[in-house]
Amino acid sequence: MTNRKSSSKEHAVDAARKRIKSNRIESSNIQDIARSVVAGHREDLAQAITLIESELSSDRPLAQRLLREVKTLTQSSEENKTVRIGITGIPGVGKSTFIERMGIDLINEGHRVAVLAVDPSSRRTRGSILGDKTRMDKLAVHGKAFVRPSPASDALGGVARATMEAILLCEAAGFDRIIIETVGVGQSEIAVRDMVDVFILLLIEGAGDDVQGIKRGIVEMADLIVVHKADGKRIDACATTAQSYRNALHLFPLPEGGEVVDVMTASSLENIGHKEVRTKINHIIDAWKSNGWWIQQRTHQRSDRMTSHASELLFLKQLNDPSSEQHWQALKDEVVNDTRSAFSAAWEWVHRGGDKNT
Ligand SMILES: Nc1nc2c(ncn2[C@@H]2O[C@H](COP(=O)(O)OP(=O)(O)OP(=O)(O)O)[C@@H](O)[C@H]2O)c(=O)[nH]1
Ligand SMILES: [Mg+2]
Repeated sequence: MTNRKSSSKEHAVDAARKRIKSNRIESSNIQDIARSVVAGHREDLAQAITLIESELSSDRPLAQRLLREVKTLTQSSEENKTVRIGITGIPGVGKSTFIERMGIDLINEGHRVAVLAVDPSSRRTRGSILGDKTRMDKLAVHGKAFVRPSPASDALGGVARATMEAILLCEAAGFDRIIIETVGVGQSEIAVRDMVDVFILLLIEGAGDDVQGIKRGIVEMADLIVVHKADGKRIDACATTAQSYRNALHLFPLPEGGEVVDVMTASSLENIGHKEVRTKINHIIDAWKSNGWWIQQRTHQRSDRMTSHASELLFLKQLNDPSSEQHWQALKDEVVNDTRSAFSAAWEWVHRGGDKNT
């Protein structure tokens, strides 16, 4: 009975895939694509992510329908089984190498791993995560992994939205460990912090925050700090750096989740410290699940995202009206010329800009 059920389900998914092939993403086959994504077909997952990454406004309603279909096909309890991990650190600290190691280890523990990137610099380098600099050779071709470069976009907001939606699609496709790589030099890690459960900062030995090029505030956002490349001659220096960060962190207030931020050392090339890092992550997750922070954090993240999307959409909606756009430009000139304050200009635009009769 179960066999017959599952074979008829497979049959339906196969038929759906054929229909998708003959007619790529159209509003008529959104349900088919959603079904195929949920059945774990990577090609269709990639196709679905391409749709949600599209910046064509005509693709947005389609993308939203796809996300809604996928949501109705997956149970909300699935969400609790997935873990979203953010990895940040300056260029060259070894994030991709670290993720490759961690990804392979997680797969060996029975997980399916998706790796996504939020890398504003990839616009210049055209997707460094998969370019010639890639350190994820094994993961990129592994059957239980899915590696996706950063979407190309001029606006971090667009990249962040697409990445968050890609996380949801990957989870729906059965990937239960989602790792996001981001470069620790700008706003992107704040965006990533708001979309992951556990945020890990990789450091190199020696230098202080400023020398490492780490923006103030990033250390405070981390749930776990790893002094990376702790191998060869660097082992002692890494231990010293870890200790000085531990001392400094004592001065910080306890994070909301109630877990003290640990500073560990690891080498991805020598595979040192990775098991300890995974054990620590599991400990953090267990602690948060039992004290309620796990759910609370995800709930806050969802509701904050709705607020920020709504304000952006309202802004764009009002700007789309030609008379409102003219009004915007006129006010903007005044602000640029310093003849009006920014707040007063924004106030006038919001209160009059939408009304064509004024
Ligand atoms: N000694 C040592 N070198 C490492 C380790 N991990 C990475 N590296 C080296 O560090 C360099 C940068 O590694 P990546 O993984 O590309 O670093 P990244 O932080 O992802 O770099 P970007 O994506 O450019 O920001 C490479 O030459 C790696 O071989 C490590 O554990 N030990
Ligand atoms: Mg990298």
